[in-house]
Amino acid sequence: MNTALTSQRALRLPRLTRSYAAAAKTHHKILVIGGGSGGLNVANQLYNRFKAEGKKLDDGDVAIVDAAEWHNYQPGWTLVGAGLKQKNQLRRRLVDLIPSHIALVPAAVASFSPDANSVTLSSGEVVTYESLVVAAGLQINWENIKGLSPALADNSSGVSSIYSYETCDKTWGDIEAFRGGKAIFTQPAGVIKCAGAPQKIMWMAWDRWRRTKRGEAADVEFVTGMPTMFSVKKYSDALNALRLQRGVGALFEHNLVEVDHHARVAKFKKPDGALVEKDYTLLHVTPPQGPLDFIKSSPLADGVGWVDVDPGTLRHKKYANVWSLGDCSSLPTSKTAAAITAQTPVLVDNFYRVAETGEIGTARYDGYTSCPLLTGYGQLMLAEFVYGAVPKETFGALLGIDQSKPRWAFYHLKNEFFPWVYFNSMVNGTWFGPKRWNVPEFPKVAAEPAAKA
Ligand code: FAD
Ligand code: UQ1
Repeated sequence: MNTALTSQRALRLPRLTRSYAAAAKTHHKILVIGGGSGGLNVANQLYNRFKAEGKKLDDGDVAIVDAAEWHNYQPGWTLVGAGLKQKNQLRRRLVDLIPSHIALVPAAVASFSPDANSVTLSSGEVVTYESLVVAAGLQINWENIKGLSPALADNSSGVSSIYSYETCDKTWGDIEAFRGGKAIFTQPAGVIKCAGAPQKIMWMAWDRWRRTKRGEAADVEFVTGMPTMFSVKKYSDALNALRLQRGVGALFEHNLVEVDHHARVAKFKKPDGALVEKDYTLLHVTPPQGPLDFIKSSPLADGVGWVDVDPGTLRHKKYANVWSLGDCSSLPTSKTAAAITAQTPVLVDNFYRVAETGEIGTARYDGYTSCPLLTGYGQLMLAEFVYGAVPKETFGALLGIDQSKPRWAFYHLKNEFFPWVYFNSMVNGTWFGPKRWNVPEFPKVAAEPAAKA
């Protein structure tokens, strides 16, 4: 690693400091901001890569900064909303997921000073680094919808959301309590994580009501700020055909702006500014999302507020020792954990080659992302695509099947395999998704066991 860091000085990075006890360190060779899907995955893969190359890092050289007590398997919140899982099964204490050789700084970053190679924590403490990886996720803007927070807090409102740990089980309660009437499922205009989730929960509710003889009484409608069912034409067309076949209504380019849960009225804004009011019995809300304020206001941000990285290499466009992946990054693809499985190996390979030679490697991210679209109990359409909204299907290529057709086997990937592989392999950096073979010369290395709590 010393060789690696000597060559990093060519990029005008700070000189090495000596090791401190991991917990007390205020300087780390590699500082990862965020211990979510991307942060845990990348911190472990970076550590494992240097080790596999015979350049083992010292304990605490890699550190994760995150104030969160819990790490959530967010893709499971759809399963909780559909009554398939208990929410407390889908989270772990963050500290229990971090191996002893990686330090946890249990704090929130307040600001970045990339010219000084440092971050300032909300306590005011400054932590310096040689390289920075930003994986802090995105911000959910609940307050951008007037009346939403009180509606979610009221147990009898019929308003819920699978987009938080607190509210995802309310969705299942509302689905079960529903006896008929208007059921509206919303999707906001703009970027959200897992853009299929707003309709996954609708399809599950639709199927649940059908199976429990409430289908006739249910008037289901998808009201979305987006112009189509999905961003990729192939899947969008298949989903729209499904919608028509199932008698589910839709309003496109209608963006939820207000909820009056006393009157049970939802207000939507059209692109021309006109407001449309709709009565509802059940309302499932996907909140608007955007970049985190502390990133948006930093020198790392692009014009929108995402960390401004090269879409192929994942290296910051301006700061050569800064990298980013996952939801907080500017990568122009759909924000999912599946995407991170393809992003991390590319970031790690390029990071390692820069550390060794000062030059970026040849690994390039093609924008791979995947959305396992639940369409009912026992059926799932597995959307997989790359930059430009071009389908790139793993099982289509392997088995010659069309993934826009919902399948039983895909459903079990989502319901059983992904939660399992996530906590057994993704969080410790040994799950590479279906794209493993696309990263040249990435060494195979077993994870070290996580520290005991
Ligand atoms: P996160 O996992 O959100 O982690 C961000 C971390 O950064 C958090 O731990 C947070 O505490 C920390 N952080 C935030 N601010 C700071 C700060 N100031 N300082 C330090 N740390 C900070 N993906 C799929 O692949 N398939 C699916 O089926 C799927 N379904 C989904 C369904 C739902 C309802 C939701 C909500 C998401 C779904 N996703 C799915 C998306 C997936 O969960 C995210 O894309 C993924 O978790 C993003 O990882 P990340 O590391 O970028 O962010
Ligand atoms: C995936 O790797 C993954 O991570 C464990 C998910 O869970 C969050 C996913 O939803 C998907 C789709 C993938 C991609 C993997 C395959 C086999 C398509």
